[in-house]
Amino acid sequence: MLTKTNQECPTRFPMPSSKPEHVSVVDFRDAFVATLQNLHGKSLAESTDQEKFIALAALTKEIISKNLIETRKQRAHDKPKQVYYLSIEYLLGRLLESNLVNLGIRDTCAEALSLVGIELNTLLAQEEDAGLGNGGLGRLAACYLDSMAALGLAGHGCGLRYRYGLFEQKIVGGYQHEYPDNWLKNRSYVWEYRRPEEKASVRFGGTVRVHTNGRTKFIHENYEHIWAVPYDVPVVGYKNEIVNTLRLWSAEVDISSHTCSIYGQDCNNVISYKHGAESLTDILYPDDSHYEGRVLRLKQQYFLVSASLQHIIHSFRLHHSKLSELPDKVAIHINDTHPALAIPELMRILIDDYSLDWEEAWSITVKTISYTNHTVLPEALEKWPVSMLEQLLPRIYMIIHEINERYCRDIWTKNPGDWDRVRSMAVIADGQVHMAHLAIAGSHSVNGVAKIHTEILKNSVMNNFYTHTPNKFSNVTNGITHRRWLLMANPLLAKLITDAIGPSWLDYPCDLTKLTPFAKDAAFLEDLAKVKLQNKLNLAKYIKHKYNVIVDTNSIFDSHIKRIHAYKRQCLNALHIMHLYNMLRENPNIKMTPRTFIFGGKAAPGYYKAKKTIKLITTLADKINKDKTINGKLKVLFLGNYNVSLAELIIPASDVSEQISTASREASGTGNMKFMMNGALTLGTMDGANIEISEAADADNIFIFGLSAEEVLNYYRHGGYNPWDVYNSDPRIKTVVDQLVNGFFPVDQNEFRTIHDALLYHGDEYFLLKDFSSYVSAQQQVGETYLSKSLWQQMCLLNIANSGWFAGDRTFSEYAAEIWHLDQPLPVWCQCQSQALH
Ligand code: 26W
Repeated sequence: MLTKTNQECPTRFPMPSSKPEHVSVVDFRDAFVATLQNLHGKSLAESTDQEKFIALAALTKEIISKNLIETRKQRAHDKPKQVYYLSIEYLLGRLLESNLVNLGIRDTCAEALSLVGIELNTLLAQEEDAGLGNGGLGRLAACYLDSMAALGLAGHGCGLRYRYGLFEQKIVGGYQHEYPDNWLKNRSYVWEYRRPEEKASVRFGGTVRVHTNGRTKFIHENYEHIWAVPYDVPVVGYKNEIVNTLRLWSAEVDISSHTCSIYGQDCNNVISYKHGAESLTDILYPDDSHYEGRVLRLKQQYFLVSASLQHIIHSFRLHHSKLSELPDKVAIHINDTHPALAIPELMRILIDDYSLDWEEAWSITVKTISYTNHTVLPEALEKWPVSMLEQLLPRIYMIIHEINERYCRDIWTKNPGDWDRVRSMAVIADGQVHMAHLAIAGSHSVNGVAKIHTEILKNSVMNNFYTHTPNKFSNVTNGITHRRWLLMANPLLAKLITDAIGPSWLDYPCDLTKLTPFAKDAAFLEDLAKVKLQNKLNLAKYIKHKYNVIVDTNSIFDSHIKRIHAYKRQCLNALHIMHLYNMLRENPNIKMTPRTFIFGGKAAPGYYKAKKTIKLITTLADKINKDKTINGKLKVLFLGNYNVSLAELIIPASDVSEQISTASREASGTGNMKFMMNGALTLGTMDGANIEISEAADADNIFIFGLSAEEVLNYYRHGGYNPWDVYNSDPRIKTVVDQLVNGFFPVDQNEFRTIHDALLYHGDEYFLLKDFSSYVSAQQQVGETYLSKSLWQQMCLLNIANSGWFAGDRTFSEYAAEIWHLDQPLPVWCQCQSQALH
């Protein structure tokens, strides 16, 4: 069971001031050297960069820990409503620099280190990325933790402490190879606090005995139990001395009390049982937007949910006695359906552990839980076989069964005789538990992540649920942390902005609109161009060092960085590059703005077509980069092992942001917002948050092309698109599609057959050929606009100036006010909130 002690960490090297930003440079230097010696038993001269990094992180953690303790004390006193964000993924990236920035001591630290001959950047580069997520959903969770702490909300993350994060990608012979991401390097994570005294017991398997003696009791027997041991990662608020926590659970088995004899003849069996059970939290599933019903994944989901719920209820009961007050004091948010078992688990705790009756437990559960949907792709919707759930989680399955019965009855009552409707909305149907249906039934709020996405949920994917309970549905457009993605990742731009409009945009990102008048200031636009150039030089240096390719920093840096997926259409980008290359080969003197195309992204290991896409891009890059006849007008790069840290290098250096998903398929996108904030121009479809970006930046400052979502959905519903028509009528398209299989590339002629056939023989599901022509035109417009330097810089500036609305602080104010109904004063992200942009 869960226990909690209020242990406080002793400080070893007290800083003279309690406010971190008041620490002097000399004190910081001395504390750093002392920490280093103490931790490693080595002098500064003897220490490696890795050891110095560990010492600096430890010192920073020590400062953080004081604020953590203070925050906890304050909260115990104020008893604010607590938000728990449950997510199976957190894509944190590195934390040292963002912690220093949020504490307000980055410059002090850099200066202190320089006194002893150390470059802060050298130590920052020593940190491994914490890659406990696949893509958008995981990075969003990390951005939100940052915003919740910055806004001072009592908001905590709950997740899993995967021993191996998202695989490391190596490109060998143009193909993706996957290697384990041993991010912990068999040590502990520098930022975490292990809290074994707060471990929770999670039960799997066994049977349920129903005991009726007056009141029905459910007794779970013969189960296997695994300890969930929490590791708390501090989440530092921006210069507000608030520290929240991200609690990551790790599976552990305690064999000290097991006698070896019950497992067999020798202790090896006990030890191998321990290893087997603890492997539960070994790996992050590398699947993004593709559901596979693996039992280990289901175990992970329940492990996260059960441990978190026990912790939440335990913490609640430390300060409150009546469980009926839970919805007033606690909000539990589930990040997609992966933690949807929180619904039956909360029911189980309330009914079995606290003897509440069904109705009361259900009312509390629904009022406490809210759910965000992150995808409309049918292949991503989770459905677990009944047999698997029954066996692995017998009591939870009984509760889901009861939820289903009551939910179906309710639908039937409202729609008598409409069996089709009941079947389409049932939580259990066709021998499977539909997790999205469970999530909708068991929460008071369901939200999409961009306006168009929510509309698609309401009008199409979840239409039956919407008509059943329209008030549950709302939209909260995603946001990103401007502190990491602008202040930290692009210090030159941040300084330029602050010099121009002052620092208020850091607390109130909507103040970035104060930049608008500078659109007419030629000198400012020049400075903006200089910042971009410097960032491009930094990226060019990385590319030269890592790939030995020289790129022209006067060329357009056109970036397409995200997970590799058919709907994200990296292939469309590749086909366009082939087309540009064909034109150049035909006439090397053709007027064409030089371009550097940058790709980055991982393919799920089992996703054949996505892996072929990587091979296509790398093969194209090889061919083009070697070709001297095109006078260096085109370069193509696939940057391996795309992760948060690489994004921080690429985004500030990009001129063009490729957001070219098939309209209706990308729920929101968040990379699009990061690029916008860094002054890259979006080349995109009317999909996800691109639509809101085009509204905020104004349609003149973005390049839009392609089918609308409505047109795409109409084709999906009614057919009527034949890729052969496009292929036969546009010679540019015919040429590039043929080149996939006609020996144009120096590889086996069948290498790209799957890509070719998907376009011509399998209906071109993502409308690449249909959108090709308008994509080419939009790209041409990009090239022409770039030649007018001042116009381009003006457009960049207006994008930056209008990007404040996409700050996670705005998103979280919306969640806080409209979904979690927090009882504290509403957090403010915009000084002039009444005149907010939207
Ligand atoms: C079960 C397999 C699986 C794994 C991950 C299914 C679905 C997912 C995620 C929901 C996919 C995801 O990351 N979605 C992305 O979420 C972002 C944050 O809201 C959005 O910006 C992206 O558009 C969306 O693709």
